[in-house]
Amino acid sequence: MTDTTTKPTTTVETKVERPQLHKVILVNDDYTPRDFVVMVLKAEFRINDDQARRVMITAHQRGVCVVAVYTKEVAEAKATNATDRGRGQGYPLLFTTEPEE
Ligand code: TYC
Repeated sequence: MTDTTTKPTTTVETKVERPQLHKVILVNDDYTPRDFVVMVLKAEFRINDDQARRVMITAHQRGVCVVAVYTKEVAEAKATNATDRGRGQGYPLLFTTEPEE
């Protein structure tokens, strides 16, 4: 028997968008000790001593410094945890987040 049925020719195109990344930003203040800032950066963002000192000095001199980029949830969680580490010691240390362009 000859098969005369026509196979459907629908093609499904899937577009995958990458999640928007968010920056974690270190904000300078006049009270938090430099070594404490470096310690928090190393503990929360898994960066080495050299990188942590560079980030700290940049924030100290320019007012702010981007620490790293993550998905929104991770960036917000890390900024909150890092800020809380300072609060725990009575320091006004502040980390904020903002979406990347
Ligand atoms: N400015 C602080 C001081 O001189 C050090 C410091 C650097 C604090 C960066 C916060 O995000 C900061 N002790």
